[in-house]
Amino acid sequence: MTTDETLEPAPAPSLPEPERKSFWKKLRRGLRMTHTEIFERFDAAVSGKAMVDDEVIEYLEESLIGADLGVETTMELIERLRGGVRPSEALDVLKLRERLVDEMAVLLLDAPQPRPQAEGPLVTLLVGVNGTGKTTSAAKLARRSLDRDERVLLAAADTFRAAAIEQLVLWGERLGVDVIRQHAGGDPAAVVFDALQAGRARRVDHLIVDTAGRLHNKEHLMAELAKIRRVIEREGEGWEQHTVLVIDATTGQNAVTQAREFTRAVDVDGVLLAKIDGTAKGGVAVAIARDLRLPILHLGVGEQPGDLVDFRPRDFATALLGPPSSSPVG
Ligand SMILES: Nc1nc2c(ncn2[C@@H]2O[C@H](COP(=O)(O)OP(=O)(O)O)[C@@H](O)[C@H]2O)c(=O)[nH]1
Ligand SMILES: [Mg+2]
Repeated sequence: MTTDETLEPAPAPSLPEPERKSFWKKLRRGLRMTHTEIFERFDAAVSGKAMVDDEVIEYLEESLIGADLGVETTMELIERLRGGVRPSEALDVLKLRERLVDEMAVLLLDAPQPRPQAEGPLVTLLVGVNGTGKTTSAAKLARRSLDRDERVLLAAADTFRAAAIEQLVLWGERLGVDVIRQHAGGDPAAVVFDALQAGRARRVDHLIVDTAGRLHNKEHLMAELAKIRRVIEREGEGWEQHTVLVIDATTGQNAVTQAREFTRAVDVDGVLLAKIDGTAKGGVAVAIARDLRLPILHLGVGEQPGDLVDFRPRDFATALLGPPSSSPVG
């Protein structure tokens, strides 16, 4: 390996067109509010200015903190940016933004990356607080697997309310995916047991398990999730297990706190950040990746099953901070 190779992070594998186009469109849509939040203020602040001076940098700093990037990450970003700006350099806002994208990409690539998926069937356990978007995300992951010609099965292991089961069944009907369920109030671990049996018999590639998320009763929740995981370990020989924490981006810094609390109770492999389209504080993705050292796996960018994109650091940075003309890279 040459020195150059060790310095340059490996680019994310490129997506085939037109998948690429649709990915980019969704990502842009998902980050629109945050992007506007950052640059409306910034552009107004720098209009009429000829130089990149301290004031310009301060405006940028405020804008980034306002988008919930987190104080530490913002400071680090600004420091790196300052390092690249010569004193009294003529202001070229576009150039400044291109640099910002580069520095942000470096920071994000330095955060934990998702582990590569093993061959063979996968069971994804969706965990998280009520209302964060677990059930909707289960439908999105199902749709995504269907698009890849995988055999999919859903499991309604949020047995706490009948309405929760119905919601998943409805998605299953719309997507043409079977939903393994029991009566409301049933044992979630028993649903998972059934789902694993059915999944094996039907040679399913991806079993997606929707769970309940009563964080106000942490002991109970932990016990329930632990029981589900024991069942998967015992009955799911040959299945790769993946636990995904679903976080609601619209709760801003609270989302970070929530993720921290949750990961103290439950081991998670990564985060699905839902509802990033509904907030101007989408910078929280960066805070989660960097401060909590948790890989961000996917972003939820709307309420429909197709509204899910993978988190790709370089693309995220470009969509968030790049000049309007910038296009996807990898
Ligand atoms: N705008 C937007 N809404 C979402 C997204 N994901 C989920 N929702 C909405 O958030 C609400 C709660 O979602 P649900 O899946 O029921 O959450 P759960 O309680 O964790 O299962 C629903 O109204 C969903 O339509 C997203 O990515 N974007
Ligand atoms: Mg639900």
